[in-house]
Amino acid sequence: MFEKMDYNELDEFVEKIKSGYKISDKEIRSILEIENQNELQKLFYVSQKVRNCFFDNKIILSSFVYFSTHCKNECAFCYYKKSNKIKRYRLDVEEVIRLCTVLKKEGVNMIDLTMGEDPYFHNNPKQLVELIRTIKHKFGLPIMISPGVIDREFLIKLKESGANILALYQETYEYELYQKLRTNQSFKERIDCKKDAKNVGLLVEDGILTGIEDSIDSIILSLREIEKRYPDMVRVMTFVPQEGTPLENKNPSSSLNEIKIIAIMRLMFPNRLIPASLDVEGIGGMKDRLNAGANVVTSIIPSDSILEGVVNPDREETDRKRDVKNVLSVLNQMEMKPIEQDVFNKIMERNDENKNYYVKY
Ligand code: SAM
Ligand code: MD0
Ligand code: SF4
Repeated sequence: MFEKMDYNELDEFVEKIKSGYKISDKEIRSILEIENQNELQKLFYVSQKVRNCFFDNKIILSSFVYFSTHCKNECAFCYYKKSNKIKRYRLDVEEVIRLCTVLKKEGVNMIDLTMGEDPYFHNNPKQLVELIRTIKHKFGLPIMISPGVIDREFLIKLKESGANILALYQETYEYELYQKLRTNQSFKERIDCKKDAKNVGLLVEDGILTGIEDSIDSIILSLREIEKRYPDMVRVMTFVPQEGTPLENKNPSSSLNEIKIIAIMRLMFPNRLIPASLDVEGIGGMKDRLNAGANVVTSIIPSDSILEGVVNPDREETDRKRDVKNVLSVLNQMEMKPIEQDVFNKIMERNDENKNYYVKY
C-alpha cells in the first residue's frame, strides 16, 4: 500500500485522511499484511502525521488504579477470572486516595478506576458511586471507570458522581470468538452498555484484544463495528497468556499486530484518543505504540505501589518503571510532551454527537 509511495504521496494520503477519507477493507488488509520495515516506517510516518494534525506532539498520561481484583466472571484470557486461585485485594477509600494523591502530584491527566466485576460493588452500586464522588471531589481530574457491564441507572449515578468515560472493551465483534473469550457473558449486553453510557452523557472507550484466533477478517469486522459506533477512545491490546487460565500455555504472539492496528485505528479515528498501554510490554513497549499513532499512555502506576496491572509483564521487577517520571523521560527522548490539563479537560467534558470534534492546536 505505502511501499511505492514517495513522501509527497504519503503527505497527500495524510491530507485525504484529514478530509474524511475512509480506508477500505482492502487497505486495512494490506496494512495488516505489511512485512518489510521500509513500508512499516511509511505507515507510521502517515499515522504519526495524522495524530499530530489533531494533537500536535501532546500525549495524555492516564494512570491505572486497579482498586479491586475480585471478579464473578470467567474470561478465558484473564488472570483475575473467578476460578483462578490467586491473591486478590479490594482497596479501601483511604488507600485509593493515597494512590491518587501520589499520581496527581506526579502529574497524570486522568485516573482510571478499574475493577473486576466485583459483587461487592455490583450489588451495592452506592459503594462505587461514593468512591468516584470522593475521588472527583478531592482531585478534580477526569475519571475513567472500568466496572464491567452495568445497567443504565448505575451508569447515570456514575456520571452524576463525576465519572467522565466508561471503558468497556468488546475484545472482538466476531460473535463466535467473543463467546470463547467472555464465556457466559452476553455479547449484546456488552454492546448495549456502551450505548447506554453514551446516551447518559459519558464518553466511551471500546477495544480489541488481538492474538487469540483473531483472523484478518475478524479484525476488519471488529474495526468496522467500532467505526459504526465511533467511540471517543479506542484501543487494542495483545493477548498475554496468564497463569492459571485455560489459555496459559498459548504461545504469546508478537505485538506487531497490535502496533499495526494502532496505526490503522489512527487512520480510521484520526481525532480520537488511542492508548499506548504499558500493560502489555511495560515501559519498553511505549515508544513503538506512540510511533504508530497512539496518543494516550495508559496503565501508569506509581513506582512504589503494589497495584496490579491487568497483565503485569513486570510483576517480578522491583522497579517497574511505569510511573510518570519514567514515562516523561521517554516522551522527552521522542520530543513529545504531556497535554495541558485544561486542554484535556475540554476533550473529556465534551460529549457532542458531532463526530468530527477535535482539539486543534
Ligand atoms: N473487569 C473489567 C472488564 O472486564 O471490562 C475491567 C478489567 S480490565 C480493564 C479488562 C480488560 O483488560 C479486558 O477487556 C481485556 O481487553 C484486557 N485484558 C485482560 N486480560 C488480558 C490479557 N491476558 N492480555 C491482554 N489483555 C487483557
Ligand atoms: C491499561 N491496564 O490501560 C490498563 C487497563 C482499563 N481501563 C485499562 C487495561 O492497560
Ligand atoms: Fe473479570 Fe474483567 Fe477479567 Fe473478565 S476481564 S475476568 S470481567 S476482571
